[in-house]
Amino acid sequence: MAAERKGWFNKLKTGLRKTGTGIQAVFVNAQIDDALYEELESALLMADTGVKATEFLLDDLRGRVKRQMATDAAQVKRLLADAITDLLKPLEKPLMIGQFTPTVIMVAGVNGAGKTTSIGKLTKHLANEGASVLLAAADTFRAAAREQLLVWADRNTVEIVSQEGGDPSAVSFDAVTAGKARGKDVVLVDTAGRLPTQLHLMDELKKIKRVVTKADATAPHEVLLVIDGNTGQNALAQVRAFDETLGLTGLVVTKLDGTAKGGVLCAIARERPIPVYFIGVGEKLEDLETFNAREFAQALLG
Ligand SMILES: Nc1nc2c(ncn2[C@@H]2O[C@H](COP(=O)(O)OP(=O)(O)O)[C@@H](O)[C@H]2O)c(=O)[nH]1
Ligand SMILES: [Mg+2]
Repeated sequence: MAAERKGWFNKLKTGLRKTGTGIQAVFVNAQIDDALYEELESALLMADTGVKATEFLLDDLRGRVKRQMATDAAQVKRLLADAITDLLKPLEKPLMIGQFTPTVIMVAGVNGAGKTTSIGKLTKHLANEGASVLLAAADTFRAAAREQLLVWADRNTVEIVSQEGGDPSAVSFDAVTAGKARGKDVVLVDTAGRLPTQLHLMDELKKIKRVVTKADATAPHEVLLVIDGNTGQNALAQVRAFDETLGLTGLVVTKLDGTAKGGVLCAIARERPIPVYFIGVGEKLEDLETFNAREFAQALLG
């Protein structure tokens, strides 16, 4: 493992401690018996893994234990890490840029999920890979939201399209047009998570998407949903709702630092397997990384 990724792994491991300890505790001084599976079931449910994924993991684990003829609990814990890795593997997918110039990425999610922060971190990640980024402040409903994105633009020294009190779709249209004219590699569109008006959020987001397509017939190329890792099972409901309205291409799961509900990724993998492009473990620029199933399972189980 590269040194940088090792640092990230340690951060992830610390972040997932609250989710992981309950699960890890099951294996301490344990025998392989029904009680172990029952305790594991409770621990997985407590970690917000959800009923379906928990059932799936337990069945899968029993099979592995049998085939491997495991004799001690530590071995079972390693087999659980394998089972979780295989379950999460389909969520592993890199965000591809370069096929379109610009690659237009629309970012949606409920209020406070971490959209704007993740866009800031993602900008840094993309810049590190040599991509030029343009930000679109399409959360025009709150002045604070616009200013927050401006701060991230400054930190990353990237350009931003912003309009005081403007219409979110108009800002998005301008940004995509500007992105094309200026030859940017990526346009990141930040959106609102809650509207102060009677307007329906989903309608507003659909409108942004439509208008972006008017500026560039192939766009948006990605529609990302940002979810707060602390949300637990409700995150799954959000994934379903936004996917049905917008057709999601990927997820960003934030706030995995300090959550006790990190099992929700397993629930997503089982019930709505949309790729997790990135996960976030903090508020700093470098606290966002690509999702890796094996790494996640290892960080979770120690
Ligand atoms: N601990 C932690 N806090 C985060 C993370 N991502 C975002 N936040 C915080 O969550 C709050 C809401 O984030 P924001 O980006 O404004 O959410 P938005 O409403 O979806 O745009 C802010 O205080 C962020 O600093 C994360 O990965 N870890
Ligand atoms: Mg925001």
